[in-house]
Amino acid sequence: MADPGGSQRAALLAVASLFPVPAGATFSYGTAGFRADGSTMAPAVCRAGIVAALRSLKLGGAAVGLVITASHNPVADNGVKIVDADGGMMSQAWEPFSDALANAPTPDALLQLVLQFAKDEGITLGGGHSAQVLLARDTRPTGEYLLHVAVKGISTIVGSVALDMGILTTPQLHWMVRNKNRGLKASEADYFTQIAESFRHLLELTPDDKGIDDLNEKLIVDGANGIGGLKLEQIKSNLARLDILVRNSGKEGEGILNERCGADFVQKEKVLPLGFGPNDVGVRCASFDGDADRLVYFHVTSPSKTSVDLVDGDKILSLFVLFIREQLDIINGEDNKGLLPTRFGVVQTAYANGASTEFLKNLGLEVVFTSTGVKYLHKKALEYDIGVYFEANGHGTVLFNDEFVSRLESLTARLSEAAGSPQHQAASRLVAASQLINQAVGDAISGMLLVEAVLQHKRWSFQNWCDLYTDLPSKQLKVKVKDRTSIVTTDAERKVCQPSGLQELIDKEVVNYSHGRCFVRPSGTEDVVRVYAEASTVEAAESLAKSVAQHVERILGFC
Ligand code: G16
Repeated sequence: MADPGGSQRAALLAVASLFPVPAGATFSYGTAGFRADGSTMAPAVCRAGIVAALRSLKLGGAAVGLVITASHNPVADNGVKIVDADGGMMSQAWEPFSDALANAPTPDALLQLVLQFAKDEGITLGGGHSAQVLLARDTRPTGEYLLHVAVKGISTIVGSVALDMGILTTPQLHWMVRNKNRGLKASEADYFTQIAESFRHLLELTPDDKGIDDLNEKLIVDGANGIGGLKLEQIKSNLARLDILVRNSGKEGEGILNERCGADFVQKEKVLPLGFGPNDVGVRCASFDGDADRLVYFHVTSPSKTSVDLVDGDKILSLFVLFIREQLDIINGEDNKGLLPTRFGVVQTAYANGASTEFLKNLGLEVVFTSTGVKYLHKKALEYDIGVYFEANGHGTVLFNDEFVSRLESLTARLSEAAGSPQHQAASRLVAASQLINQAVGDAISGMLLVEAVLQHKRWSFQNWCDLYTDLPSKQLKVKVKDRTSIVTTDAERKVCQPSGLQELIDKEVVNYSHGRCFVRPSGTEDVVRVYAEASTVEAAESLAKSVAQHVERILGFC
């Protein structure tokens, strides 16, 4: 092991003393980083800063990202996510070390963990490369302080550089890290330019373009009172053919982050977010979550109701799949043997509505399942030339493999002599889509623009989109228990293996319901067990969820 030197050791010991882990606290990296009440997060954030700097060193000094956000959680919570050098989530192989470091009980324990880990990973401390970490935060009140704490953690690794990119959406930071490491333009202005230009380009490729009517241009966006609304306000005047009105925009006095608004609220409760009402009947509405990495759409059904027609991540995925398939069929023919044979795959989780999976399978598509968490879906989607993944909660994107994009661009160049031919147009649409949709992570803003472009391409109303298939009624419940981690699942979280007996009880309940399906899993972002149930009627789905929640409470101990 290279001797990290006295100053390196002293810096690690000093920062660990400055941000000790309180007795009884345990941090776990979870579904998407560390999360808890913002006032308790400093030790975990500081240590995440150390991890991020080490990760950069491990990757030869490539930029990695660190974002201070708790996404869909209430405003008092906060958290930290680490972005890997490819722009995706931090390698899962580093999670055990991150957990150990976040929970290191004493300064000396922290020092020893870092030294041992650096040795095991072949990381040279205090020499060779310097680490580079890009930081951002969302709008939470504890964000500024926690970002400052993260910088302290990063700075313990001698020679590291921490670059504060400001208040950003989580997907913007992922995009910046990815671009920076690819030697591409990576500022916020570059991000806005890229999505506005590729959106305009995609619209220009709309077949028999006759423009759209006023109603279809109108889009109302619920910004969850978070950063996504603020960013959309910044860019909306540059977006062709869209008349966007932002509500819950995050501006002073508009409302509280994620409180009765935002994608998580709308998707789970299936009711109008604050600020929406009878005057919005018939207008297309979209909802972002607090850090704008999730997107759902909805319609106000009638002036007298607060319920909504919801278009969740499953239907966004289905819309994208239809669009991409249409272009691939034009290029390749339906037997996929034409100019650019393509491996096209779809990734979902157990939360995907059964009707969506059946719809996709009926299209002849390969549908695979992973555990909840973008980190799992993204990895799986990378196995295809084009991989589309979405969680029902609206978190997802379309990944175009680099080598495939090169082949696609060559094909487009080759076909340019026949510019305007259906094949040239289809290939150009795919190139534009690959530039519009965020290749690093799910992104509510760029995802929304791809939705809008596809709806215009298909000349579809919101209702046409809704009618693609009928969701099976579903219900989600949260159960507070003594220790949610005592639930262990298997089969992409569709079955419980511990505590023993629970799965048998779930099975016994499910057989009583037509189209019944139910699973339970510990949340990785909140201290709850989640229960999901699906059945042929709303009442049946609610009753199934409730019965299973009672079993969970009884076996795990209600809290
Ligand atoms: C995070 C993850 C998502 C996951 C969600 C809920 O979302 O990025 O992939 O679906 O948490 O996870 P859990 O059910 O484990 O609480 P976000 O938008 O909160 O970062």
